[in-house]
Amino acid sequence: MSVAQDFLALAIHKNVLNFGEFTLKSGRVSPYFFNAGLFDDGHSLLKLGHHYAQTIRHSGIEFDMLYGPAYKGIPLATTIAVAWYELYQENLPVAFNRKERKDHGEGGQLIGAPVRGRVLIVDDVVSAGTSVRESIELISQHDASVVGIAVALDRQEKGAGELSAMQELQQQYGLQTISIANLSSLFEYLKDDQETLKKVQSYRDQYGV
Ligand code: OMP
Repeated sequence: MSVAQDFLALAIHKNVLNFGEFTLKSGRVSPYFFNAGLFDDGHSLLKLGHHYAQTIRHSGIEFDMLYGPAYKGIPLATTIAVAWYELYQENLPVAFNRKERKDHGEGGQLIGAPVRGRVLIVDDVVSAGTSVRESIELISQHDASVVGIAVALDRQEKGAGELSAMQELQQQYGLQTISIANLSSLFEYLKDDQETLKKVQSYRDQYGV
């Protein structure tokens, strides 16, 4: 099985990927929803970390550190760094942010390794790309540049215009975009479930790129 298909099987098994009727942040009503918060135990996080690490490695992207935006990016960056060390014996620095400002103790908005060099943002799912843009802004205030964004699922939906949010991020910031699975791999996965496939197909006809 490919990494994408293996990952989708895990996501469905853990109820992370669900089929039904879901209203998205954008207001669109989607026949599927991806809730990465349900990767909620050691075994699934380890497997997920491996899926990300293998996909990122395969992309050939060159980067110095991982950054996971709060909240869902935090366990992701952590588990990917652990998997990366296990698979490739390379020790990646990891950083993440806190959502609320803190003016006592160590202060600041960033936690973990110093943010510098070529940063790869890791997140769960990109729809309109709002949260990624916020991270880029924060990282750019340091001696660092964002070189890529890696997500578990690229929904491949239109953003403001005709491009998908991931394509817009590529164009606007010159980022390399990486995903373990996307709408096309979901189609492949659903090929024996015609009923669900049809619903996802009509959603794609309306909002897909
Ligand atoms: P953007 O910041 O617009 O890219 O949307 C990402 C957010 O969409 C996630 O952080 C979730 O709150 C939400 N989301 C999912 O988690 N899973 C989905 O399948 C779809 C969405 C969504 O609302 O678009």
